[in-house]
Amino acid sequence: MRERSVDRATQEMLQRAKQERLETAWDRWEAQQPQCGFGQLGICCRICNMGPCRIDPFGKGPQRGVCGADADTIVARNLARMIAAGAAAHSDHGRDVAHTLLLAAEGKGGYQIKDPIKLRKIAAEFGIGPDTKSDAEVAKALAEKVLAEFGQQEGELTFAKRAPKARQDLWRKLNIMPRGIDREIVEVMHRTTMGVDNDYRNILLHGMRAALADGWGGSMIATELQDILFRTPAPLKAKVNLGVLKRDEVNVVVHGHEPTLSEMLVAASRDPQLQQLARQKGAKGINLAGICCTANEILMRHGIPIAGNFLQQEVALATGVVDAMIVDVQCIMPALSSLSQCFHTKLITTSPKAKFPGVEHIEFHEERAYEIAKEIIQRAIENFPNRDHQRVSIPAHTTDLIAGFTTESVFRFLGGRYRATFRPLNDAIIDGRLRGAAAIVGCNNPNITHDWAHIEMTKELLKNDVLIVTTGCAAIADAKCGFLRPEAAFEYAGPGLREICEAVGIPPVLHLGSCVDNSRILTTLIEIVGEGGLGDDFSKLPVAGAAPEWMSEKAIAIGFYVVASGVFTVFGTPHPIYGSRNVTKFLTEEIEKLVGGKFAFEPDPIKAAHLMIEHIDRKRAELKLKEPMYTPVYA
Ligand code: NFS
Ligand code: SF4
Repeated sequence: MRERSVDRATQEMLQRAKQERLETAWDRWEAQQPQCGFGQLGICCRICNMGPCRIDPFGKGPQRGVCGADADTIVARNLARMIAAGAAAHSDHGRDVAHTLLLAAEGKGGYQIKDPIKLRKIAAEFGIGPDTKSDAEVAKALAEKVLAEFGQQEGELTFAKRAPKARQDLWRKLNIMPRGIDREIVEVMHRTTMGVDNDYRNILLHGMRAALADGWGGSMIATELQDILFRTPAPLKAKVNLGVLKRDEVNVVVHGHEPTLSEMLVAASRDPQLQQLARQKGAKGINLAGICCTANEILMRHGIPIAGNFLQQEVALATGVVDAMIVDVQCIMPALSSLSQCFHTKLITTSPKAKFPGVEHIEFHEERAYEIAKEIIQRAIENFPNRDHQRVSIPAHTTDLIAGFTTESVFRFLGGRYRATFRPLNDAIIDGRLRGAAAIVGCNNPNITHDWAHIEMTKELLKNDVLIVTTGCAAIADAKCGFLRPEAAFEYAGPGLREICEAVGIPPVLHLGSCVDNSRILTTLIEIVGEGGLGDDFSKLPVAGAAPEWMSEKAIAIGFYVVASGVFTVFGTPHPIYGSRNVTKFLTEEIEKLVGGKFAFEPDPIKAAHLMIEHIDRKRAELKLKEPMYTPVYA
């Protein structure tokens, strides 16, 4: 049987879960085998009540649904709806942040403008002039303009105009320049309902427009406005893995996505009164730790430790030391509810959008944010005496890391103190010390050994002088393995990359934040193109992207905006499209001619890394750059 995880802490906890007969996602994944082939191939349609219909993949049975839709249409429609769902999730997050900015401007909820410089910069992009006086006035005007882009009917998204001119022109020519964020998502739902669009290319091109509305809309809005509200991250040290949970402190684990909540929990956990209460209850203090992307958010800005990534949410609970697990939205397994009942752990839901039957709900309202955060922390403290110390088991594994890189801070670091510029990065690529750059992002999935694909792909790329940026659960996997320490350059990087990391003092893998912060990858690419010498569009750059352990619809949305921005992207397990040869060919070959990027699907992380390296080398050749200084090496 395949190993479940390569992470030692997780392995230990899975052992324990087995002894105590606690069920995890891996068990449920096994119980689901064999998974539905129609679903995997994307050829099941439940869109109308003449169905459900399915296409026979062997060509012997029906090749059309009752309405006459064929495999191409059904596959494309299903995939487009996945994009819409992913884009909706990121964009709703962005919307909430915009709403919070408005509250901050009105002095409500205890939120402040922590990065007024960025506020002014972004406001200028939205046409808010420097004559507007106070930060509060600017923030109000900006929040209103941003909120209007969700419901905008015509025109173009403001941030899409950050892309290189050639890219914008291409989007306009293909008619995929996003108009309004909600509009593109709604239009996916309309086009894919019974009896509308049945040209798979047309469906997927619009899918790209919705994805672009995510990457250059909802996600970018989330990142930029979060920086304004909670400050732009800067490099800092922290720790990761289950060993960050503490025996003698109140452990509050925050899991989900939106920093509007987790930022307030950070503040509340430092409240002297609550600290005092924790001591009264016999704890040495309050220990906040995170899981999934909300963890990345408060790691980036406060150095709060990360307990684990997506597949560690259950094993974190099974340590028996979590006094409260606070969740908001996205990537939260419904299984947490029954599992928490096996321990003293209080699971608390906070979003009106995500309730669990029978689970305590303390609704979070940005207007009363601090008050509610304090109430939540207090609930955790009061639960501390209920902990059964006999049942505590914390795996003694933690790893040090450096996080907090952004387009702005990479800029500063690569430029050194005197030259704030991307020049050294571009020069290193041009002269061949660096082969190129790659992004490794996305989730965990029990269908691939936990963390394994992230780690193997990272090693292979580093060895071949490819600088890596990472976000989301991939970043947490790489952090646990030690790639986010500057020393990792000596241990894993090829000679060219090592030289650069040493000169600049950065780790060879740069943590850019949560999944909405994939927008930082886009803004970094803008800087690289702008710096010059590597072509006038993203599609010319020697870069590639990957989501080796993806599971969420959000990963599909991200993949599509990255590809539609001109970047070659490899997914581990395939999208559910293999039931249509045409759609597969379109996404893995033909679209490159349209948008300059395309998809590949390769579950073997070493092979996937080499697809990326070959692509990078091809781009280098097209740019007529020197041969990379070091020849490719294979694992
Ligand atoms: Ni991204 Fe983050 Fe993790 Fe995947 Fe889920 S937490 S938003 S979707 S699982 S990387
Ligand atoms: Fe079947 Fe067509 Fe209805 Fe889908 S839309 S369920 S293929 S009849």
